[in-house]
Amino acid sequence: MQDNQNLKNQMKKTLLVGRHGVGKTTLKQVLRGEDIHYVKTQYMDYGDWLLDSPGEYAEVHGLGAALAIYAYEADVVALLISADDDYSLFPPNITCMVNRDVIGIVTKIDKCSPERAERWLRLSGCKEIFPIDSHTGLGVDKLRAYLRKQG
Ligand SMILES: Nc1nc2c(ncn2[C@@H]2O[C@H](COP(=O)(O)OP(=O)(O)O)[C@@H](O)[C@H]2O)c(=O)[nH]1
Ligand SMILES: [Mg+2]
Repeated sequence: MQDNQNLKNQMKKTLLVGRHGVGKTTLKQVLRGEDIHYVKTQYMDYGDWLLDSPGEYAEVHGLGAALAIYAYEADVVALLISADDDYSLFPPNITCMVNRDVIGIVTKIDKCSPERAERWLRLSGCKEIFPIDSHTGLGVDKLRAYLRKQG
C-alpha cells in the first residue's frame, strides 16, 4: 500500500458524490489501496485527498448545500451513477454550478452495460466519464491516472 501522505501530495483533491450504495466508499478504499470492507458513511470524510460524502447529501434537497461547500475545497468533483441504477439524481447541465472539473464515474459495470448511466452523466454535463468495477479494479487505473496531479 502506498504511503498515504505521498498519495495526498500526488493526487488532486476529489469530492465523491452519489446516492447511498452507489460505491463511493468502496472506490475510495480501492483508490487508496486498502482492502474493501463495508462502512456506512455517516458524515463527511474530510482531510484526505478523497472527500467521501454520505449519499443523503445528494438525495435530500436540504442537505445538498453541504456538497456545494465541499466542492469549493476540491480540485475535481466526481458524480457517481451505478450501471444498474434505474434513475439519475443529477439534473441536466448541473456541472456548470461549480467552477471545478466535474467528471462522471459509472460504478458496478460488472452488473450491466454502462451505456445508460454514461448518457445520464453526459446529459448532466460530464465530458470525461470513467466506467469502473471496484471489485476487480477494472477501469480504476485510468481514473487514477486522471486524478494524478500533472508534472
Ligand atoms: N458489483 C459491484 N458492487 C460494488 C461495486 N462498488 C461497490 N459495490 C458494492 O456496493 C455496496 C455499497 O457500496 P459503498 O461503497 O458502501 O457505497 P456508498 O454508500 O456510495 O459509499 C457494497 O456492498 C459494495 O461492495 C462495484 O464496482 N461492483
Ligand atoms: Mg459510503
